[in-house]
Amino acid sequence: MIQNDVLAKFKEIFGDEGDIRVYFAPGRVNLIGEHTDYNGGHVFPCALTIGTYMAARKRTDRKLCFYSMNFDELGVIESSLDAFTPDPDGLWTNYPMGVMWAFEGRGMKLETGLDIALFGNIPNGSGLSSSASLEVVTGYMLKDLYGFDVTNQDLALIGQYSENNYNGCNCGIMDQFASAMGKKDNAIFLDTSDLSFEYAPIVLDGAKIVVTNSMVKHSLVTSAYNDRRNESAQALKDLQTVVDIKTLGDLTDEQFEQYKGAIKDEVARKRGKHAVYENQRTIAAVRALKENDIETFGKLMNASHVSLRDDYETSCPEVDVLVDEAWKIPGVIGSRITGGGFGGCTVSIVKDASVDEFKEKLTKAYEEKVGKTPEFYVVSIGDGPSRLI
Ligand code: GAF
Repeated sequence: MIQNDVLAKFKEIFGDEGDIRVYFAPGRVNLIGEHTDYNGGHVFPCALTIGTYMAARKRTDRKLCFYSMNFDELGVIESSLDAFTPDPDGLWTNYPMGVMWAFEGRGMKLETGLDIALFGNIPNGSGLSSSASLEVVTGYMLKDLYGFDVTNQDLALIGQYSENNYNGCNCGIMDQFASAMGKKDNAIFLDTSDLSFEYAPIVLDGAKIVVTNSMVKHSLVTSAYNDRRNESAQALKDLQTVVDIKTLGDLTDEQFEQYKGAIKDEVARKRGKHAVYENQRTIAAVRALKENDIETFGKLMNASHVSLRDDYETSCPEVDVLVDEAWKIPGVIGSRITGGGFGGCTVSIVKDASVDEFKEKLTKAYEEKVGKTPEFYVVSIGDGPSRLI
């Protein structure tokens, strides 16, 4: 079991005395509702059974000592509770440090430092929210070890706050919310305008959720992401001159068509269109799922990809190959890019009988056209954070 390996590593690095606890928080895959979470729209992610495992023990001084089994070569990284300044080279410790800094900013002072060892089994850069899982597991560990009175929803907000303000990525709430609030075999239908949500059981009769890793991650992802955020904010600002709305999520497709002329810049108009239509698609997709109409759900996933590719421009040629090839296979109900984009993974719903064919055909086509071998994960939907040891 992974938690035992992490505990063993902790003891090897930091010694075995005292109260050592081990925690887990999941990554996520988003089924539909992409780039809507900072536009007041809906999202539909689910927590995975892969994520980040963290062993931790309080120290008696103010030192913070970190060890990641994913970066053995870096050894123990030392910092302190008096040194909350983000590492300029984006060291991974910026994520747990950012969460500690955010706790302190909310008046939850850490009186003593920590020894921490961790291991993450989410492929790096795959867009399955390894950073959100690291933020949430850190928050959950702090809550448990120091006895802070915070809910899992607070942990999501703290994670997002730290990512925005300590790590410089202006992300929305989806990833941290999916990790902190995950529920086995359920996706989360979240309205990001007020954080109201409901769990939706994912019972796919005779089909699987398959995540395909393109194994590419394009550079400048954070700045491209922040650009998209600014462009949709511009679309909203222009629309607010002609219609009384708080977010793009307040508009229907028809209203967007009626008012879109107010958006002066063509790029901002495309971004606005995606945000409005994607939100409506997400609402329609969840409705279809509730009616057991998985075919409609799949078609909406496909439309989501087209919109992300053409209007939001967060796909990339490699991922488009995976989606195009997937669409050609008869047992594929739907396939789209998932997550922030510019590389990363696709999510597909594939009939059981076609999963092998799906893997074979996509591997062959991707190797031929892109020169890389994709990886596949048949997904199980897991719970939110927990203490394991
Ligand atoms: C990234 C962000 F972190 C999320 O908040 C969300 O905007 C997503 O991209 C796109 O839907 O994962």
